Amino acid sequence: MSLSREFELLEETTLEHPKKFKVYLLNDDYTSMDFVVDILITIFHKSYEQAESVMLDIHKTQRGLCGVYTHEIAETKVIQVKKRAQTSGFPLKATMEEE
Ligand code: TYC
Repeated sequence: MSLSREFELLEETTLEHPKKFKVYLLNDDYTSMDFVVDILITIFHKSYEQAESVMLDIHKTQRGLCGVYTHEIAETKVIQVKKRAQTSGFPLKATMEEE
């Protein structure tokens, strides 16, 4: 296959399947459960019931999936969590990893 055809194929794949990134919240001993539920509702658009369930899952297993997004949106969510946590004085952290 020619190099230019290889680039064409690569471009098509990239355009049709932009990489997706999983965003996780991590457990810690200090962030309040209510604050995590609020973050899940306001940043990750969960219902109250979903937010409570994800928060408890994180509390028990040390991390929990909050959503899957394009790189830019995932990065924005991680930054939003960091800012809200800093403002509220909690050590809550979010991470992202390629799907
Ligand atoms: N472990 C925290 C507590 O007992 C609650 C918590 C849940 C913290 C989820 C962070 O991502 C988190 N207060």
